[in-house]
Amino acid sequence: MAASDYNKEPSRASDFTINQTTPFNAEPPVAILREHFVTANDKFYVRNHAPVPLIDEASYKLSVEGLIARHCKFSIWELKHSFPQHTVMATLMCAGNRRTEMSDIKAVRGVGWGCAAISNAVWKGPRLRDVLFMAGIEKLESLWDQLHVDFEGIDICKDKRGYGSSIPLHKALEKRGDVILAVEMNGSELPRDHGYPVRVIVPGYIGARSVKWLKTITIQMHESTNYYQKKDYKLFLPEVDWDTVDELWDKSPAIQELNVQAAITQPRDNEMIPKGSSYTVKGYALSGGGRKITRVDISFDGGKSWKVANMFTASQNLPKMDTKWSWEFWECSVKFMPSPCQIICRAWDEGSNTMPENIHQIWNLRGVMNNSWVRVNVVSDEAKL
Ligand SMILES: Nc1nc2c(c(=O)[nH]1)N[C@H]1C(S)=C(S)[C@@H](COP(=O)(O)O)O[C@H]1N2
Ligand SMILES: [Mo]
Repeated sequence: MAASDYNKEPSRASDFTINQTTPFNAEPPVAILREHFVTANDKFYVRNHAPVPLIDEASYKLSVEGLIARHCKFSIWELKHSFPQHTVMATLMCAGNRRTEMSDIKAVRGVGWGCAAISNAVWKGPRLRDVLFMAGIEKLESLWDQLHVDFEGIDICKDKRGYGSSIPLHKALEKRGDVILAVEMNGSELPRDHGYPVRVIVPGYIGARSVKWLKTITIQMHESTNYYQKKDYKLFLPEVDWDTVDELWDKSPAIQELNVQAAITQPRDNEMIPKGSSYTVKGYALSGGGRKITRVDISFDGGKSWKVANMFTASQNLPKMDTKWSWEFWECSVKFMPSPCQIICRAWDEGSNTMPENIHQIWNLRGVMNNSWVRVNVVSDEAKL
C-alpha cells in the first residue's frame, strides 16, 4: 500500500476553496454550506494531514488491542454485519475553523481556514461501545474511569506514525452509543477523503478526534502519545510563542469537546447592501459536548444593541433524526438595513457559555478554537453613487 505520494488522490468538487493542496485541505463555499442542513458528501470540508491512503477493503482489518481481554481483528464485512448498525447525525468541526481571523492579527502556524471547516452528515456503522464489549471491556470495569481509547489511522503523518488521537473511555461507553465506527456517510460508503473504509465519529468533540482510515484501536491507561494529541490541538496564553511553548505541551490538556461557535454565512464581509432595504442575515451555530444552542444574538450597530435570531433546525426538511450533535441554522431579518454597518453575531449554549468579544484574549500560536464574536462589515451603496 503506497501511502507515500499524492498521485492517487480522489477527485474533488471544483468549487472548494483550497487552503492547501498537499496534503489536501479545502472548504466549501459558505453560502452553499448553509443551504443544506445535511452537507452533501462532495461538499463536506476536507482536512487531511497526509496523502489519502489507497485501501483494499477485502484485505483490510481493524485491530482492537491493548489492555482489553480479547484482542480482535474485524473485517469491514464483520463491522457491517456482526454488530447492530447505528445511525448518528453529527456535525464535525475542525478546531482550526476561523483560523485566518487569528492569523490576521498575528501569524499562527497551521492551515488557514475561513468559517467553513465545518459540515454536517448522517453517519452509520457499529457503535464503538458494542465493539469494545465484544472485545471484553467489561472485564476492566474497575478501571473504566482511568482508561483511554487510542485510535490510529493508516495515513503516515508526523513522527512517521499513522495519524492518531484518543478519547476517554467513558465517552466511548456513553449509554446512547453515539460514538461510532462509521462505514457509511449520508447513505453511501465513506468517500476516500472522509476515511474509507472506516472512520471514528466522536460527536461533540473537535474533528481531530474522529480518526479516518482507522487501523488500530488500543485500550490503554494513558491518552494517545500521538503528535496530534500531545503536540497539537492545545491552548496557550497569547504571549506564549514557539520559543517558550516546548515545556508547556505536556502541562496543557488536549482539547476534546468543542466550544460554542457561530458564523455569519450571509452577507459576506465587505458585501454591498443598499441602505434601508430589508435584509435577512443567515448563519450557523454549534456547541460542543451535545450542548444545545439556546440563543443567537445579532447586532447591527457594532454591539450596542442586539436582536435575537430565529433558529429553525426543527423546520428543516430533515429525516426524522435526533439533532443533538448537529449545528443549528439561524436567521435574523431587518426591515431597514443600516448601511454601512458592522453586523456582529454571538451564540449561547445550554451551559450558558457564550463567545468572547475580543479575539486578542484568546489568540494562541496554533490558531485553534477561535470563537470570538463574528464580525461582518457591510458596505453602503451610497459611496458608489
Ligand atoms: N487518519 C486521519 N484522521 C483524521 C485526520 C487526518 O489527517 N488523518 N484529520 C482530522 C481532523 S484535524 C479533522 S478536523 C477531521 C476532518 O474530517 P473530514 O476531512 O472528513 O472533514 O478528521 C480528523 N481525522
Ligand atoms: Mo481539525
